[in-house]
Amino acid sequence: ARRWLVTDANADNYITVLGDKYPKDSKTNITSAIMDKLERKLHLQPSHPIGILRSMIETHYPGFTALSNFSPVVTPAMNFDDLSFPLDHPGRSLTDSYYINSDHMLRTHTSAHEVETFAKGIRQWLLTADVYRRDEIDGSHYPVFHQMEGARIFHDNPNGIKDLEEDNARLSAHLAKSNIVIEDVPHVTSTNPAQVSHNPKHAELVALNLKLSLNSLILDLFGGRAGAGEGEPLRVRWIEAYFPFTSPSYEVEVFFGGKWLEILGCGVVLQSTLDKANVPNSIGWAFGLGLERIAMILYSIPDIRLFWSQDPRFSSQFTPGQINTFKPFSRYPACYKDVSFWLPDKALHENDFCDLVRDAAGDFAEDVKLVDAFTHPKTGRSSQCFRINYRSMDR
Ligand code: FA5
Ligand code: MG
Repeated sequence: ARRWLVTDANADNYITVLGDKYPKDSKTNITSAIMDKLERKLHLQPSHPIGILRSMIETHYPGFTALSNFSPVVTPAMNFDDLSFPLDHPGRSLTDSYYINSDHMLRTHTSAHEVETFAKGIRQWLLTADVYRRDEIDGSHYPVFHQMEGARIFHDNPNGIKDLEEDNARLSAHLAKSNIVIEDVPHVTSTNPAQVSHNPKHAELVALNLKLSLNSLILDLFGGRAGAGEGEPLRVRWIEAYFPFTSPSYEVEVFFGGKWLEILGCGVVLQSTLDKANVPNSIGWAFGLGLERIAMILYSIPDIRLFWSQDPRFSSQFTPGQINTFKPFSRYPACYKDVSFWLPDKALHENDFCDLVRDAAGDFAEDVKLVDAFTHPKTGRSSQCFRINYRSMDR
């Protein structure tokens, strides 16, 4: 009955992922529902919203090398250690990430490829890929989504800094002419500091270049679209943030459809990342865009599961180079089923239950919510009740 568990004692001791065979061990937690997604590569499909968005952003950044064919199988060193994640960071845990075994995992973000890309000597690049995270189930969370990493480094010498200043002047002039309102934060604060190894003035110029580059991209993608408000300026908000591999760091939100939506994280690349990549005397920035978030806003796609639909009523609606409003084709009713059970002695993480649902019910599960919990007063045993909402997107 537990056929969907890859860790089933009866299954053999190896797991084949994208044609390569790996020995299983105590960390193996990748499920077959996830394995099915590894070959889809939505970002490479020219008429899929994720692929269309990728091309549009690549067009916005001429001169940047576009990369989109990196394997999702990475080492924990690439995903975490090389990016200075502390050993106790929650992202490393089995409840948050998919492991093939102790030595291999599915990348949780495109930043996992920063070191290898900088190490190739590429100084300005965009890298698009599928990323994997164990998470709750609802209309805006899915265990697979797509990110685009963008990065640019400048020579930290008078010529490099001159390039940086010229680029800042060019981008500022472009933005000054457009209908955009930006809520900014200081480039550097005591809680969001420049790195000690950086000339503070150069760090501020790089942070400014990052902000100007992204504001100009956001203007290009969102400006003048209906959701920004009739005749209203586009509103963008910068927020101080924290990532282990950038400092200073920021998140960006866009006001669209009456709400603030977080679309990216970014910052000035930690010097230790560039050191690992053997790039001397350089300073620069990186960002990570959430492509589904942006596509859901731009195309009015109401549910993140739709990106995985192979129904022609979905796929036929999109054209390369074009952003149009998606017309929903499914109005099937929600179907709620409650399931309750005693918890095992060792705790059960909600993400473990969600993965079980995802593996058994596939994309029919729209969301899963914990609705009740009970502890028996005498025995101390606990039970939980989850409400699963089943709804087909296409039949
Ligand atoms: C990161 O993944 C960092 N690697 C971003 C970064 C890159 C920071 C380079 C600094 C330098 P975060 O986990 O916040 O950060 O994800 C980045 C974006 O991915 C989010 O802003 C959001 O748009 C999108 N995203 C995150 N989680 C999900 C999810 N479960 N479903 C859909 N989109 C998501
Ligand atoms: Mg975030």
